[in-house]
Amino acid sequence: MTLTPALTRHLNNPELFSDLTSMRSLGQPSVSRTFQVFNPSTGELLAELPDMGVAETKEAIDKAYVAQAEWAAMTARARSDVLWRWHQLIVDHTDDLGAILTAEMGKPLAEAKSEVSHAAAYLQWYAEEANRIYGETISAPSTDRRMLVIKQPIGVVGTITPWNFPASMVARKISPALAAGCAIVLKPAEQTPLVAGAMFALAEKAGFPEGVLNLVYAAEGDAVGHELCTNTKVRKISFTGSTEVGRLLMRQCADQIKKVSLELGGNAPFIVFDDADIDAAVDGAIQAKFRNAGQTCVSANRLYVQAGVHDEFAEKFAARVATLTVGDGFTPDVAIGPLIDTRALAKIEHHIGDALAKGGTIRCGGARIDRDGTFFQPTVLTDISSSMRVAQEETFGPLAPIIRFEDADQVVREANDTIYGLAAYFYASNLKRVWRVAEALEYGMVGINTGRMSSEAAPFGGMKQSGIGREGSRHGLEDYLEMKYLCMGGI
Ligand code: TXE
Repeated sequence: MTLTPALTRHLNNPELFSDLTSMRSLGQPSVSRTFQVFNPSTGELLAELPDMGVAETKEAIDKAYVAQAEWAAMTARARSDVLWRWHQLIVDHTDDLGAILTAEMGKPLAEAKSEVSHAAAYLQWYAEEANRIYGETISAPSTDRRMLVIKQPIGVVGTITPWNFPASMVARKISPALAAGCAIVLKPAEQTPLVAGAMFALAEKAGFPEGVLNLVYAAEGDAVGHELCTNTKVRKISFTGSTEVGRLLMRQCADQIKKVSLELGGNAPFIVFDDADIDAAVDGAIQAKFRNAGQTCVSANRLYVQAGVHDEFAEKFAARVATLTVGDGFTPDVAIGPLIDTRALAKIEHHIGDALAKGGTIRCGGARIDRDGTFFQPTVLTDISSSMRVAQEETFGPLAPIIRFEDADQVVREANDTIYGLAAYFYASNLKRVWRVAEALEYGMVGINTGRMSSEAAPFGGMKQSGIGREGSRHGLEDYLEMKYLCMGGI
């Protein structure tokens, strides 16, 4: 497999990533089937990769199983050192990794590089955290006993990542797992496998023992996913993607009671109360809604604005949205890239059509952009009611529906009236309201007077059908550790 000039022309060190399947940790794939990766801005072919299946997944799992024992037997300091080296290599190659990400996913280059830095921050965090895995001693209820809890790595972890954050999702899952002493089999999203391949090429340079990190490329997730869920050597699945696939994986893991971490869809409310700083709320809404063209699980999906400030907010917000530049992520100053594929375009059109049929009004945008690539105008809708699809489903695109509300208690009830519980945002200044609303929102993460809150230092994850487990912070490490109770008698 080689990368095409449509990709290599953007790279400073194309030779470093020239053959993403030659890695020791990956082995030489025996499959002859291939699949292609395209740039969603231009439709250009970027690379052709081996389409691996059950046999290659089994092989990767076997290698990981053997390597995990060796990796876990190393000192925490030694594991931390390798993670640090990987972190530094990723920092050193931010420009190239960012370019690969922009080419395969479409997001603006500045956003792509910021994602790579965010990915590196997870490696840094967990390189440090690797040295801080503690057990505990318990005061025994009888004098001749000693009772302890130790923490041990869970074993081989199967990870499946999505296309919307193809670098940071990889880092967020595998850096705590590696710090804990686990070995990895990763299947990246078929639309965006190249940056994962490039990160693994750097991991090899960092000096991970052979077999600790294994990459399985595949054109579809089902066969590889099924093997990861049903192979007894895999002790845990960590998945980010749609709620539908999350449910399926959980079912497949049920027979073995395999542990799962799931980070799934969201339907984030973004509430602006009448005591909010409106300009700050507009800034926050732009960030929370339009980052990554609205293709984030924490994207502000429903904007609730209190009646007294509704018109001012809607006007200022729509005016700002109309200035956002849409285009190829490699063009300087572009704020919004393409959507990932034509399916995503169709979904946003369907949501707008449904809203208009039920009385919604377009304040700006509302249509595809007539050029090559999957581009859609950033769109603001008003006169939205709760029966519309835009208020009920995750659009996953640059569409902001504004819902007017009167009553503060009622809006919290409406905000919570969803199967999802990932992220929520609200803007307010009254301290009592801030506390009450923060406590009442049934979400794993709540942004108060901010539109951006992801951090390697904080626990990321959701309640209800948005998932299970937390990623990032010291809590993220626990998901990759088994707790073992030791009881010593006859003392
Ligand atoms: O997700 P999928 P898609 C949401 C968002 C989006 C929708 C569909 O609403 O519009 O999901 O996106 C792998 N067994 N999110 O279709 O299919 C697949 O190969 C095992 C939210 O892209 O869930 C990829 O690696 N794996 C989200 C990963 O699952 C399977 C991010 C995600 O793909 C599989 C992405 C199977 N049967 C979408 N089928 C977030 N939480 O940020 C697919 N996959």
